[in-house]
Amino acid sequence: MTSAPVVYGASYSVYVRAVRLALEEKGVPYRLEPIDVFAETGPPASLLERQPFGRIPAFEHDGFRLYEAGAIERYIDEAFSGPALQPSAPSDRARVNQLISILDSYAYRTLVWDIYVERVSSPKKGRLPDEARIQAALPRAQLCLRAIGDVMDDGPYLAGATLTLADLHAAPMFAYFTLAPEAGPLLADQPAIEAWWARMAQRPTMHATAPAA
Ligand SMILES: N[C@@H](CCC(=O)N[C@@H](CS)C(=O)NCC(=O)O)C(=O)O
Repeated sequence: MTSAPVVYGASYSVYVRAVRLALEEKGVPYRLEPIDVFAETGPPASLLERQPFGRIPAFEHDGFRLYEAGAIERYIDEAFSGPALQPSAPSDRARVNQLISILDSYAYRTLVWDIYVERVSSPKKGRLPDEARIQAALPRAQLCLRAIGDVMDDGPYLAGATLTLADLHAAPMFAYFTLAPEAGPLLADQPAIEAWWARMAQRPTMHATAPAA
C-alpha cells in the first residue's frame, strides 16, 4: 500500500496546477501542502530543502522527492495506473516533450508574466501595467502560438488525438493568458488553439484545480 503523493505549493501557481491536473486526470488522490513562494520573507526554508531554486511545485511520493513540473508529470503518468497521458510511439511522445519544452522555454514568461501579470494581476495590486513590456511581448506571444499551432496541426489536443501531458502543462498558462484582452486577437489567428482552449477550460479537472480566490 503506497501513500498518497504530496504536492508542495499554492493553487495560484501555473506549474503546481499542471502537476495537480496530471494527478486528477489519472484519478490519484493527493494532498496539496500549502507553500506561498511569494511571501515577503521569501521562499520558506522547508521549500528550499525540497527545491533549491525556491520554486513551486515540489513533490514527494513514498519517500521519493522530485522537483521540476515536467519531470513530476511524467513520473505521475508512469508510476500510477489510470489513463495514459503520454503516447507510446516515439515520434508522438517526442511531440509531447517538444510542446512542454516550448511552453517552459518561451510561452510561460511571455504569456503569463509579460502579458497576464502586467495587464491583469499587477493592476489588481495597485501597480500600473508596464505597457512597453506588454507591447514587446506581443510578437513573442504570436510566435509561441504559431509554433504550438504548427505542432498541433488539426488537434483536437495539442499533441494529436488524445489528451496528454502537453495539454495539462499548457492549460494553466492559457487560463491566465486568456484573462488578458490581448489574448483574444492573438488566439483568433489560431482557431485550433482557440477551440482547444474552449474545450480544456470545461474539463472537470480544470474546475477541480481552479486557483483559490
Ligand atoms: N522549472 C520549474 C518552474 C516552476 C516555477 O517557475 N514556479 C513558479 C510558480 S508558477 C514559482 O515558483 N515562482 C517563484 C519565483 O519565481 O520566485 C518547474 O518546472 O517546476
